[in-house]
Amino acid sequence: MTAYLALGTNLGDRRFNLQEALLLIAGNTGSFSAISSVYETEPWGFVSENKFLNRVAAVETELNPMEILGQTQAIEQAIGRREKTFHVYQDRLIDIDLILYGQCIVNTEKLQLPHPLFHKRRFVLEPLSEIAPDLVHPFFGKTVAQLLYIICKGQD
Ligand code: PH2
Ligand code: MG
Ligand code: MG
Repeated sequence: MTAYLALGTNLGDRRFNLQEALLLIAGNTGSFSAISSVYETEPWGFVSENKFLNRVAAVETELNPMEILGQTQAIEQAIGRREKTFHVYQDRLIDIDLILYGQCIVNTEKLQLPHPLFHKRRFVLEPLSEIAPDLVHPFFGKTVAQLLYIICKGQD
C-alpha cells in the first residue's frame, strides 16, 4: 500500500531533523516511492517566530495504518519530541502525520484517515501536489491539485 506522510519541523536544526526522520521512516516502515522538495512555510494556526520546513513522502509499506502510526510516534520521540498539546499548536522538533493510506478511511480516537485537516493546509498540499497531483481525496473526490487551487484562491 502507498502511505503519504507529512513532515514538519520548526525548532533546532530543521534540515537535520527532516533527514533523520526520513532515515528512520525508511528503516522502519517501508521504501520511498517519492519525496517532495523542502518547503519553508509560515506557522499555520498559531503564532511563532520560528518558520517551518515541510516535506511530504510516499512510502510503499506492508504495515497497516495503526502500525505506521506506532512507528512514526516512536520516531518523533527518538528525534526528541517530548510532549504534545491537544487543541493548541506549538513549536516542535519534528511532527510526522499520516495523511493518506490508499483510499482507506479510519475514524478512531487515535487515528483519522484521511487526515481531517490536510485539505485545508497549504503546507501539506503544496509538497503533496509536487509528488502526487492526481491523488484523489477519499471524501471530496477532488485531486490534490484541485484542492490546492481551491485553498490558494481562498487566500487572495
Ligand atoms: N503543523 C501544525 C500546525 N501548523 N504550520 C506549518 N507551516 N507547518 C506545519 O507542519 C504545521 C503548522 C500542526 O501539526
Ligand atoms: Mg501535524
Ligand atoms: Mg502530528
